[in-house]
Amino acid sequence: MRSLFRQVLPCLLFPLGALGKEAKPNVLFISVDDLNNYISPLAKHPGVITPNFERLAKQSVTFANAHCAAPACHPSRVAVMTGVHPVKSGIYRNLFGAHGPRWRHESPILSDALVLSKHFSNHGYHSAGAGKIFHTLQWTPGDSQNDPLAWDEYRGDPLDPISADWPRPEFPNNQNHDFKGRRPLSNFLFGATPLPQAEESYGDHLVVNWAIEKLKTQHAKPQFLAVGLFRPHIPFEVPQKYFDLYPLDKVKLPTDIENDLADARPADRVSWHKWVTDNDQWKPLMQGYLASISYVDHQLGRLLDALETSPMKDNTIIVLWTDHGFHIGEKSNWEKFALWHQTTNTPLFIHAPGISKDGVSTNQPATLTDLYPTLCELSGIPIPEQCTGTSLVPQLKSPLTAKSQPSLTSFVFNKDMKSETASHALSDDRYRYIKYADGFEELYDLRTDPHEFNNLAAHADHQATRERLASYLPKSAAKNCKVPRDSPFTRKAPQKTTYKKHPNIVNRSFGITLKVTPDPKKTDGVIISHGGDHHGYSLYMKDGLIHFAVRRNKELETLIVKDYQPKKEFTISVGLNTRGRMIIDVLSLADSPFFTGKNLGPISQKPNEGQTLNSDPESPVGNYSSPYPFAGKVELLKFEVDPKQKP
Ligand SMILES: [Ca+2]
Ligand SMILES: [Ca+2]
Repeated sequence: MRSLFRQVLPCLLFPLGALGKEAKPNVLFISVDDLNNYISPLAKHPGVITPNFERLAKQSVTFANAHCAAPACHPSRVAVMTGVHPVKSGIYRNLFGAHGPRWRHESPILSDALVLSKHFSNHGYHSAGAGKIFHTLQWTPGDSQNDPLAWDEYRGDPLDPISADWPRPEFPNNQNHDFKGRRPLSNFLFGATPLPQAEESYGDHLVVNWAIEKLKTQHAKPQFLAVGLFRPHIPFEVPQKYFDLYPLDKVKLPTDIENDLADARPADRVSWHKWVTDNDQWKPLMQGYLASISYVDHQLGRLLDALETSPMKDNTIIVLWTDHGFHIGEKSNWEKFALWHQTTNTPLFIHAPGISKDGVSTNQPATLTDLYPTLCELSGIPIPEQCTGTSLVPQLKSPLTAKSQPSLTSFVFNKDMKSETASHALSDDRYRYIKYADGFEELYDLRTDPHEFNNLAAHADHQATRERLASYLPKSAAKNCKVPRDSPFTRKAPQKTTYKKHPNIVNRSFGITLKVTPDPKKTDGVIISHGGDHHGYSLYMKDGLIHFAVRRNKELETLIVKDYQPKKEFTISVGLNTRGRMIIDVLSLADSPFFTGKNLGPISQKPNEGQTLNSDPESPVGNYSSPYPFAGKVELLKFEVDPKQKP
């Protein structure tokens, strides 16, 4: 009965205001990555320059108390695009190494789930997407959870939608040079550096260009247009002019108190905070994040400009959401992966022509799983049975209308991976309540304590509030999903050669012979690597050219085979000879070029990471971002060391 009711009710409600009189409304669906509540309409941080978010706030209802369903890219995005909450699907965490909609195999209940864009296509819409909608990263080419079949059209390669388009600055030497301890992540990805390349070449700019073209055009069908922007996600690399908006001496750190964590459960990123504070990087990283926010504000402005002169101007729903909040050191945490308000509170704006009370902000709690049923109701199409959220149309019409349920965000922390138990957080219009897997509780009164400093969970005066919110905890929650190795959407893992049997290369010359068949469409990637950013070697292709890199005591030397861009099978030998001179010999070329590099001396310490084919999974040996996978085929024919040399 409930199922039928949910299918039919939206149709009975239709027509809704102005939407009923005309054709179905278009949907401009804007997703921003890792953007938090620092933006000026939400004003969690002083002096943030985001005029276009203010402009959007004037044209829409601001859901100031909206929360992601899970505080990480992959689970949050799957929850938005399927409408299914992690407590039902079991997708709580980022799972890497996919090439296609592997979430259908990660979570059996999602095997036939209707993706939002597909559902709109099935009801007369043309669905088109660009950039990061499902999870992918700038530095993991081809690692994508997008479902190409869920779209009528996608910009570029739907299974590699962003990585090709983001330039990076040149970096000197090793990222740990001049720093105490090891910087989190590899290759300066956790960093803030102005990007000197022309702004017009960046992924977000190109994605917005694509959307502007769509907005200029008159379409026969209503449009579901999804625009996925990647900044302010790390690395904080945007043009200098956005850094100039926030001079370092004026950058303010988050409001903080001593021993804030004494009454709270620390998140998983305390070691990152130690690196930041040990190396005096808090202000530069804050500057980079704020610069990246103003950069994405500029891209939003370009979209809003285009919509204002578009034939779609008066008949387009706008929804802007971000996949979770973000920490710049609040509670000694960085990025996400926690359950505080700072981590889960996401900017959410919705404009529905003729319906939304534009310019008004509501503090009624919303969960991003509410978006799917909201957009269905606004567009007069049925809400699929899979949806777990509730429509926000009552709050759009009258923003003070009470939401019957608190928001719900769920996550499985690293420290709870053994028990595989989820922790949960709930918000009503005033309080934040967290119940961790180990039973620990936190309760904050955000009206009097917006920074979540004072945990009231054990306070005698607040037991009624604690119990009321706890009554909304899920009675049962799905088990945490793991990577389904047998899914056809699991990327080919790097072939590991056995380290134990691998000859010792320390202080010895060695030679490696390989047969390599590149994928002609995507030639770049690591062919063989051994070690990381301290010691090791790597043979890889970049910009279609063969590179051989050797690292000794962090110093990198790279030899490049110029003027040869192999697209077909080739056989190659590389090595360090007895004096430690680098050698590349392309055996399959008729004139068999033989390249030698500087006399480096042998590798003097055992590399930390083992030898792998097809990928460099951890810290990179060469000048690329790990894992830098190679799409072609690699066969290891021979590995030789000089047996006379003592390691
Ligand atoms: Ca994200
Ligand atoms: Ca505290």
